[in-house]
Amino acid sequence: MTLPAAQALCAAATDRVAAMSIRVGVIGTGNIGTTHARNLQHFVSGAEVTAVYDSDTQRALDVGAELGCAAYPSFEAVIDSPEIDAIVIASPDALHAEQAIAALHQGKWILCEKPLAPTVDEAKAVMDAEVALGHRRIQMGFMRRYDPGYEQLKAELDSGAVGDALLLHCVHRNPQAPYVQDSAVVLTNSVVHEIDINRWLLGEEYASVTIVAGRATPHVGAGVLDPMLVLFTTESGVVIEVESFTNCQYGYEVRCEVVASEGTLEMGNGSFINTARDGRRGTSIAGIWTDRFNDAYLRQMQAWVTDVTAGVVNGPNTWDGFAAAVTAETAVRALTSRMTEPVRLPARPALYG
Ligand code: ISE
Repeated sequence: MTLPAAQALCAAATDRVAAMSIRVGVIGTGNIGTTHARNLQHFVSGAEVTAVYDSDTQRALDVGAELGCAAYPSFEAVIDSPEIDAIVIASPDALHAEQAIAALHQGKWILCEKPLAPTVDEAKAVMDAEVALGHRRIQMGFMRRYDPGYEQLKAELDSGAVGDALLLHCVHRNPQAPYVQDSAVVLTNSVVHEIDINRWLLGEEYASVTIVAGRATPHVGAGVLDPMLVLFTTESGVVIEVESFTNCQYGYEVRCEVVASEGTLEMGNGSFINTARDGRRGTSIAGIWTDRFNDAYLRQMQAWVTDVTAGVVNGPNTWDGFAAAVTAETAVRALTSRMTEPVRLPARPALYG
């Protein structure tokens, strides 16, 4: 499709969504795609799921039957459909770029799960396509920005109450991640959350990445670095230490402590109740990220639908996805070199100014 044709489609889609509830197609009905589809259909106002697609046809049919929407035979059918205004991309990471570009060309609004793409070249191709279109159409699924804990952390930090951030200690543990028995994928798929949230918290880009890893858990294969420490420095010199442990066995945990010049801020695991019973006191631990970040996913989706209805993208955008891809790819380089690798970002296009 030519650029003017895509721009005309964009304008038509903007007029339509302003008038009524937006019609969403969900590509990928695995764990997170199904969570998004259910949130849209049952809890978010201003949107309805029109169609779903998954390469596992039965899974798509099941989700379609559950939600009362169609299961389309291909992702192209979803993207090309005139019955659909907006697309949620929740497919395997390697397909995000191709699907996002196709959806841009059809004038759709897009919520793209992280990462924008596993490589910088693919992420850049998406950004170039959006810049050529001249409109922001993509919101990145960096849902931690909608988590009440992270929101509070940012508000406290921005208030200046604890002074200047100096160090961040971050923990990101998954009970099991058999699908990421590859340390490079852990960086682009999982640690990418810390890459985004910490640049958002601090409001600055990264300067360098270093990987430190030693003895691995017996639950992974040879050569997999699990746990590993990913050490970042930022442009202003803040040091960030991220413990990534994708097979910790006991539960799902995400924590962040900010050490600042006048105090510290600590964000726990998102559980607010301490229960005492039968001679024991304790808090529960989430089993998986969709439990821990349930509120964040829902709030992210409502914010996206509200923004799309108004014809804007206010959430994390394609530049954020691209900056995260550059940083993650630098971390992958550091994995092999075991050296401190500099993060080099090109100039930010004016569209994302
Ligand atoms: C997964 O895709 C997520 O988004 C989770 O938040 C993260 O903890 C997990 O490691 C990823 O694989």
